[in-house]
Amino acid sequence: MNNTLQKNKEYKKFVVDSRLQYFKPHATKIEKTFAEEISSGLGTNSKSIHPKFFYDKKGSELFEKICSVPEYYPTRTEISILKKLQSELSSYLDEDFRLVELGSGSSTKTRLILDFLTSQKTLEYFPIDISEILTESSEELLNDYQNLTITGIIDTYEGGLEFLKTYDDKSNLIIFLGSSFGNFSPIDGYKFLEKVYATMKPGDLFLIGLDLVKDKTILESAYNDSEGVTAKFNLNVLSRINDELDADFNLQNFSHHAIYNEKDQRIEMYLKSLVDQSIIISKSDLELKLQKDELIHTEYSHKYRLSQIHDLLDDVGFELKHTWLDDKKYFSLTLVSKT
Ligand code: AVI
Repeated sequence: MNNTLQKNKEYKKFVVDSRLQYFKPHATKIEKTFAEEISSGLGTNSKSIHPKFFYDKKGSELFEKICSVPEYYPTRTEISILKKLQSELSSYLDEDFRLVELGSGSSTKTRLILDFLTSQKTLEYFPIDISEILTESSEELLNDYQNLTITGIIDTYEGGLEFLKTYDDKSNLIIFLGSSFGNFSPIDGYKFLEKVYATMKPGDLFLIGLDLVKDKTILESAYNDSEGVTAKFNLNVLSRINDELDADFNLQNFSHHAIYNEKDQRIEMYLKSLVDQSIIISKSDLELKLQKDELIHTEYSHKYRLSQIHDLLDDVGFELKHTWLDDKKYFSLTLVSKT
């Protein structure tokens, strides 16, 4: 199979050494998209900033911190399930396959999967992440896993999947952990799953981690932690717009707001304007006017019932292999294949 995207030079290739290379779309492509998306998200009546923009270097670091605050149960719960499923997962895997991770971040959880794959002579890992944190985490992984080679793709999930589709014929185990899927709107989520399905070859596997519906107080505390790390994470997107799009947001004039919407089964996260104000975002060519108490929507984090997960995956065409849960049934990991 031809590596068309590479040949089309949509990506710049960086070869660090024989075990590490990464691909990045040309910078102008990303910059333009950011300025345009901010302009269309904030230039309307119901204002929003897409959550993918949280993850600049600082935002990714803050997210790592969220993962260890006591109230944020998803990460440690998912880790406990990953530890349990290690031995069972191997029975579904071919001898020779590549591990692909969507939204790899710091690759902490990846280690739990790599740990039981050490019997493979060589192991290829394809992290796909919008953040450059990928390059640092890859170097740490290479130090700890001698049989590993890494090809990183610094791009959106969609871009990364498109890249993978034309790469080669090797089998893939694609993992999408942390309930990141919950951050999509239902329509975008469905399209994303169709894209994953279309990328997969028969026999490829997809492992998805999803947060489950539970008591409202547990959910709301997870997104309103007492140390205020989630608040910093939410506000950081405004600093990013200041830095990259030449804007003048005063962060003191905003507060973090996160509530659980039971009907739509999702945490809704907003930035609340504390005063009447006007902000210039030069590179988006926008003067943003906000009234006191007006909300900018920044994130949905959907929660699921098991039956909904199974129906959704089934609708897209996947074949269900297994679902693993923790003892409290807070979180789920589901393995599916393409037939
Ligand atoms: C990345 N994503 C799954 C996190 C979530 O729980 O929706 C992002 C997050 N937002 C606030 N806290 C964590």
